[in-house]
Amino acid sequence: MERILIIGACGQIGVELTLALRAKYGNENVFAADIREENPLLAGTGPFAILDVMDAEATRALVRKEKITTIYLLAALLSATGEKDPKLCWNLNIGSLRQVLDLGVEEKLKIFWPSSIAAFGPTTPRENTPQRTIMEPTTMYGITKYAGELLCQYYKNKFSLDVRSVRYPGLISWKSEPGGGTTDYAVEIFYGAIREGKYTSFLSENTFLPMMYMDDAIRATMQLMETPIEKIKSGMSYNLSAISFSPKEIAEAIKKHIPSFQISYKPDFHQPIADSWPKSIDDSVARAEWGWKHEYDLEKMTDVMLENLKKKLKQ
Ligand code: AKB
Repeated sequence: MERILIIGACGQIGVELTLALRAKYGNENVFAADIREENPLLAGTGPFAILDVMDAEATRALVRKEKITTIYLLAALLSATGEKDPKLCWNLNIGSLRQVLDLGVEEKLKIFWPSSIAAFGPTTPRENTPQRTIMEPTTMYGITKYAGELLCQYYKNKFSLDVRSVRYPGLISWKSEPGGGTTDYAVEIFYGAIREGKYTSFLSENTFLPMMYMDDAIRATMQLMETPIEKIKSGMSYNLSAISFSPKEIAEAIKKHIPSFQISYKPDFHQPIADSWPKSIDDSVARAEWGWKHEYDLEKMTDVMLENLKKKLKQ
């Protein structure tokens, strides 16, 4: 029987992934852990523990006590916060991965670890970025993602560890909020539109970035983890793609619902980070190897975001 541990369960991806895995594998079989207190959306839905992933002993003890078979390691510092504290970003992102990979070998676990479009850099082809290409990230977050991919590949080859990974684009969700990323503007813009009818973007109007609605990201993650091992050919993380848009384009999509919505632009330190990333991603390898297919385009995503956020914010 599958016994799952999600580390970093109270973050943007963690909350929704925990709920989706609990619905599929049973509440009692999906253990949520985070250094933060339990997210209210998780309260009462299954087991939770406060856990510092850097504490290898505590993590090992939890895995043994709960007879865990699979770990989703989601604890990380993202691109914008990573630039503010690069040392912490390296120590947390790589330190936690290394420990979980070692634990995976010791306890024969299956592991999921997220990479990102941030693993690419300014020398990468920016349109339809291929699965295999130049990777020279220039942010510390991106460096941890590229190094992390190589580390996962090493453990897979050297120790036959079953570790799987995708390169998430910017993720858009209404249930749980993102924090510390460069693509966060694409969530903040909906809060601005509903609460104030306006939003100031920290990226310039024509900055295109790869993005995805959270339901697609959760489906992709679960689909990859359920795929028979023989079909997983890539040692590195899989490119994953759905939508690519700019602040101007998402503002236009929102204006179709809220015609008075106003956007202004004040690019800040996030801009060079976004400029170093791809504009769109070629994910044909994931589509061919394990049948990945996105469901949400810009219009559909805008509809669900506005509908659900209006209810959540009671407006
Ligand atoms: C970020 O903006 O840092 C993240 C990412 C693209 O990995 N959302």
